[in-house]
Amino acid sequence: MTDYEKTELVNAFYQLRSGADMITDMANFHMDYFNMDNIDANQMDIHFNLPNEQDKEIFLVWHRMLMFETEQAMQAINPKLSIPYWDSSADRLETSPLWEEDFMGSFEDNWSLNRNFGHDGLLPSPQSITNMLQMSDFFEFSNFFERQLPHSGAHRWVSGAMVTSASPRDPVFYLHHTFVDKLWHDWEETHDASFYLRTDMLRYDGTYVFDGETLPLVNPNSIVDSRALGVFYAENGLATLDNYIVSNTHLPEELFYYRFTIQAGDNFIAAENTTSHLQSISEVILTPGFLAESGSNFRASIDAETTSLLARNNQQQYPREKKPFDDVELEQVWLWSEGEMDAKDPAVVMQTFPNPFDNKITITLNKKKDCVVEIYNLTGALIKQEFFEFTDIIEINDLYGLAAGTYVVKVVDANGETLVAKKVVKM
Ligand SMILES: [Cu+2]
Repeated sequence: MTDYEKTELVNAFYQLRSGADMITDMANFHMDYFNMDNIDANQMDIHFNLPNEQDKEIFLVWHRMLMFETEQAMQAINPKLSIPYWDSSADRLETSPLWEEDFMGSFEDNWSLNRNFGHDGLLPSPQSITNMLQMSDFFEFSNFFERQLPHSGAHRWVSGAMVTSASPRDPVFYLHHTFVDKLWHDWEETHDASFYLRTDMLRYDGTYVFDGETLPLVNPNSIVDSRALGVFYAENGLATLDNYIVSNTHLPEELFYYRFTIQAGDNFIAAENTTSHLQSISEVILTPGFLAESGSNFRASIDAETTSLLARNNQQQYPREKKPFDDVELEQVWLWSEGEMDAKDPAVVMQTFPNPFDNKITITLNKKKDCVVEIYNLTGALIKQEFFEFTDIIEINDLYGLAAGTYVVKVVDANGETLVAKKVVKM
């Protein structure tokens, strides 16, 4: 990224945390509706609805709107801003420029984020992302994406605020979720259109008011293509703008600003009575399929000004104020993912009856010992704890009280060692 982009983006985050404090509003919203199955199974949730609650699912699309809301607020500060994506499968080191003091590092102390790189998990490998993009069923893809390293890995690897339900407190949350959004877009390019069973969404239901403005009503199915929001992800130094009709729905002038080469064509249409501007630091190329209709106000230009602009703007740099979040001891919620929880010893077996279970879980250990059985929900909250003395068969019977849903059952021995941890589904 250019120094200009870094400075302006960091400024924008500080600015969004002042006044009405959009960052805290988003973090609180994300926390309040994270996953409420344990309290009220009918409550809408942002996270962990799949695989068994397809009718409630909004994970990818909800975060897409949250990124759009954030980016719109940033563009009100500086129209040239957009949220860059952090490719956590490639940019993997804690010594990366990403974490330096002039960029994401700026917020660590000032906002008391308590990052602890690598502490709670791994980043995804490029191969795991390639594999994920081969998945064909949308709900399976979305469920895998949410729970496995391509999404949850970055939350866990960064740790601190990022591993809690208040993760939008950490600005890197936005750089991570634009990457998640880009991967969803990549998946869309090679598969049938994603679809949602819902036609409504939390926060974007036409009633939520932030800072005196009512947020729009958004049907999830209307934005399964990121172009619907005028969003195009650049890759390998190139931003390809295609299959888009400028409409000025969101802004009176649509500015497509990239430091990369912009290539617009293949049904990119600047429609009559609209105003749009393609601006690049390096190059703008118009290819066949590009059309500026008569009566449109269209410009393409090279921005040679930003470097000098930065020098001029230095004195109006937004203050890097210390504004810690005071309740930093939030629950960790990104700790579980499938495929990493099983018994270390094959003689340790956990069975559920029936499966998904109704009332009974049986655990057979390799030998008699004292142990504790803990049941967690998928947000990592401890639901139930039972102690067992010197036994190799554990039966947990009284599970009628648990709400339907997915849980993690863990058996810990007297030395604190986990003997088995397994995801189970209560019907
Ligand atoms: Cu989230």
